[in-house]
Amino acid sequence: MSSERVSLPFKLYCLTVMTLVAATYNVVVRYTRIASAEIMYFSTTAVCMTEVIKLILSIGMLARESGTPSKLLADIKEQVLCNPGGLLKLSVPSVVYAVQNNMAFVALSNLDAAVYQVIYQLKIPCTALCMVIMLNRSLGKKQWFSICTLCVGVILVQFKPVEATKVKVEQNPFLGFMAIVVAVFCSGFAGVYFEKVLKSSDTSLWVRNIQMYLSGIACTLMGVLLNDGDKVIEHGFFYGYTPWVWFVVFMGSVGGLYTSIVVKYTDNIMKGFSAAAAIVLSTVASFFLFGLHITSTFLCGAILVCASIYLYGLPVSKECADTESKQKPITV
Ligand code: NCC
Repeated sequence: MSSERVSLPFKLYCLTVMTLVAATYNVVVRYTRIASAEIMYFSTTAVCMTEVIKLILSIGMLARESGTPSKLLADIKEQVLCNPGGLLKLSVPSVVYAVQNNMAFVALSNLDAAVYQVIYQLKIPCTALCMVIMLNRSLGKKQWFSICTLCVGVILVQFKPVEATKVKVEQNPFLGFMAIVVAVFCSGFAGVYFEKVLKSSDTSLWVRNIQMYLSGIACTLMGVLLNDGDKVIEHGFFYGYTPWVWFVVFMGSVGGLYTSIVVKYTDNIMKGFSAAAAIVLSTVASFFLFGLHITSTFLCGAILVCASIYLYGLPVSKECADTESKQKPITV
């Protein structure tokens, strides 16, 4: 499975969908957190529901892979239910992702989505560091330099002088900032850990996802109980769920699944680079299609992003081929 090859257009498609979903997700989360001060849903329940939907969708994908219902049941029994070692291995990133996903809500409840996106780019060098430490990947000076350049480039590309949004709820920017810092470390560690487990065996991506989402549901339920237990008992699990909140849950699920596909067929560094390239390309496309005004900050950022990609030495296909051939069996 780890040596399975897919076409370059398919990789680009997955990277683009993942980036677009992520951008939409952050904006919609922010909208649902500031739209109304009266009936506010419990964010912990939304994180938990996202894990449930991802589990259901992953079982559906495994069913496609297995072919018949009896084979699906056998696969689930053998590889998930009777494999406590696998469940335990995947419980590590699921705990870390549970923290990260909850932190994203804390951050987006206290900071503007644009500010959040900019600060969140710190995850690019953080992920690279985790890859070096955990996957024994070595990066040369040129590659480190290009990763830092990319980080600065993306920050400039996304930078908009933000006017403080008038919101009806109380905000704590410092808390929001601290939540992003925690999320950055969680994203780097959990992403690389998941990649390591996934690529160290031939186990299907969907089996790995099912293992992770099962413990993900348990962890996020703990989050609901610890943080909002009393209120959930009083008002109900789905208190304040508007169609927008369901949209958040849906986008969170689709985004998570695309992230897993992207990590399977490329790697976590590629994920960062491609997201950056997609942001630049979508802005350039908006310039031609919708006459979007391009600022000088954007231009500087776009040049830095392109230069960093060139410097890092991607073409996509070469990088992915290297990634696949360098993957030795690693035990976690
Ligand atoms: O931060 P990021 O990803 O690294 O977070 C990874 C998200 O993917 C989910 N995941 C990961 C592996 C896996 N096998 N299954 C999964 O469901 C994790 O639960 C976690 O939610 C990014 O690189 O910027 C990206 O950002 C997130 C999201 O925007 C941020 O975490 C903050 O809001 C994107 N997630 C969504 O759009 C839902 C992700 O696609 C890309």
